[in-house]
Amino acid sequence: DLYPLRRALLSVSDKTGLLELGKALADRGVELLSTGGSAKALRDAGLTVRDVSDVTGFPEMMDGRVKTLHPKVHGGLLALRDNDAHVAAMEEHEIGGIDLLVVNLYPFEAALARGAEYDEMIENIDIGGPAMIRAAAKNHGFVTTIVDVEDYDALLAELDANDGQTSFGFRQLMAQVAYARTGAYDAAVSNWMADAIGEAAPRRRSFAGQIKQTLRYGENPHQSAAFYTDGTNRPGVATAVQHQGKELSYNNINDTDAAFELVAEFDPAASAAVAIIKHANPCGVAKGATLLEAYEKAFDCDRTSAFGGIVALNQPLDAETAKAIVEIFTEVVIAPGASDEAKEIFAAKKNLRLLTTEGLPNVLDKSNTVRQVAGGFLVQDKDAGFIGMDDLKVVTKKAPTQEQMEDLLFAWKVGKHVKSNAIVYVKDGATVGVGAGQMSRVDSALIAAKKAERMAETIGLEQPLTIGSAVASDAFFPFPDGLMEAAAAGATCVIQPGGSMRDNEVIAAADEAGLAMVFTGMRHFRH
Ligand code: 93A
Repeated sequence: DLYPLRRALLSVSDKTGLLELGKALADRGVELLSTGGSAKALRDAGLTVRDVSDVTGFPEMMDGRVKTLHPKVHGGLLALRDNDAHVAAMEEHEIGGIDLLVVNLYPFEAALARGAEYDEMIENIDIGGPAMIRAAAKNHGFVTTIVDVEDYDALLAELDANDGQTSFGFRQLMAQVAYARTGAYDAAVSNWMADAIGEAAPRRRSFAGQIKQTLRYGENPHQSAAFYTDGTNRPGVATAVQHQGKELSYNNINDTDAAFELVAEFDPAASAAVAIIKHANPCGVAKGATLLEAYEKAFDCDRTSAFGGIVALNQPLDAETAKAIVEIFTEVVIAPGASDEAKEIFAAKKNLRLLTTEGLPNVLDKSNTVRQVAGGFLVQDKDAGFIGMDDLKVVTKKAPTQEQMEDLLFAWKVGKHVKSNAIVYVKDGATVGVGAGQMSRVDSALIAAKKAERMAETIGLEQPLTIGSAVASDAFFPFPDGLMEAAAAGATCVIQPGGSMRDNEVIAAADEAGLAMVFTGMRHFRH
């Protein structure tokens, strides 16, 4: 299964490592073919290169759109070397075999990341490159395909281990990588177009990503895992800069994402906001006049759970907040920036990871969320549902006060980011009890209240902060029982979607308990 490497075609946009590779191949007696810019770079470095235009007998034309799309190239990549008819065709048409293809594509994803104009994006769609990659990879029985600068060393090691030849196993491995690349590339093109089309784009998307990082393990140590980027370059955990601390784990990335998406609900121009996350659920979220105040209020919701948590901020991390955060063990902090002083304070905590981004995620952004199920994918728009004061319908005799309204909306926003069934108690712009992920809404209401009671004991309060709180339910109360638990915990106003068959019973129970209740007409399941 070893096959010798006599001729190579090198055509790369990213010229990193090209000269070293070209030289190493030439040293091993490999003939080099190359396209315009790549050929020039190799030649400038003193290497002997043959131009592809010389092979094809055609100049590169139409601004380079047509340079390698020719039977002399594709025949050389696709011909089966052990097939008499293929070999005869090669002889008849003077097609030389190409045993190694090294291509990296026009930088479409990089153009997307810098927000290039439509026409520039179009010019960055590589046609000849993917065509060659797919041809060479198909013919991996004989041809080696390299699409990633990272694999240059492995190629040279393979040649050295096999006396200038490559093994079938290696060629197959590289072919598999090659198709992952062309697949991800076209997915990026299609998704960019879908975004450009907007609402009218049909639901026929392709999903693929580029590997960003192999993770040490998945949710558990016996699961292998990797982190992929989708090429959109949106602000968030995939594009954040890590300033210190060890590598993020699978769970860290998942929780950091949950934290940052949640805190992005709160406009940084209006107030500071902090979210503390454990197992993808918030254990404390608060607004404040300063980040420090918001952090302290968030921390006081559930100090027990906050230990080892992930903290997200909606404003750049400052020194005061940094000092408060390092007082307990925290896994990750993510913020749209950090002051030098804050970075210095964190530097003393070697295990704490600090991530900064160029801004906050756009909560109204309609990108997709994808979840895998056995044999398929579930795809939906991100939950960009937004409820403002004007969308609320008061359904009880009592109407919430302005202050209550604000807490209700705050609770509603947090509830959107809590696993269903979600019950969230809020007081003075801070969560005071969060019930998450229960199969019964009654249990979520109860658990949140119990936690608030425990917190009151821990901090030494006379009564739990749920007394006089606003409560949000992510979906309607099907019966009055869940609502009654919230009332028993001391909630005085309620926000929920409404729409239950028994809304009348639930409203009557609320009136009887003296609660003020508003309906949103929208629910926020999250699973
Ligand atoms: O414009 S193309 O789609 N048409 C082609 O025939 C073609 N052949 C190679 N782009 C094509 N390429 C791409 O050119 C390669 O994928 C590579 O990214 C780039 C290398 O060009 P140069 O060597 O001139 O820098």
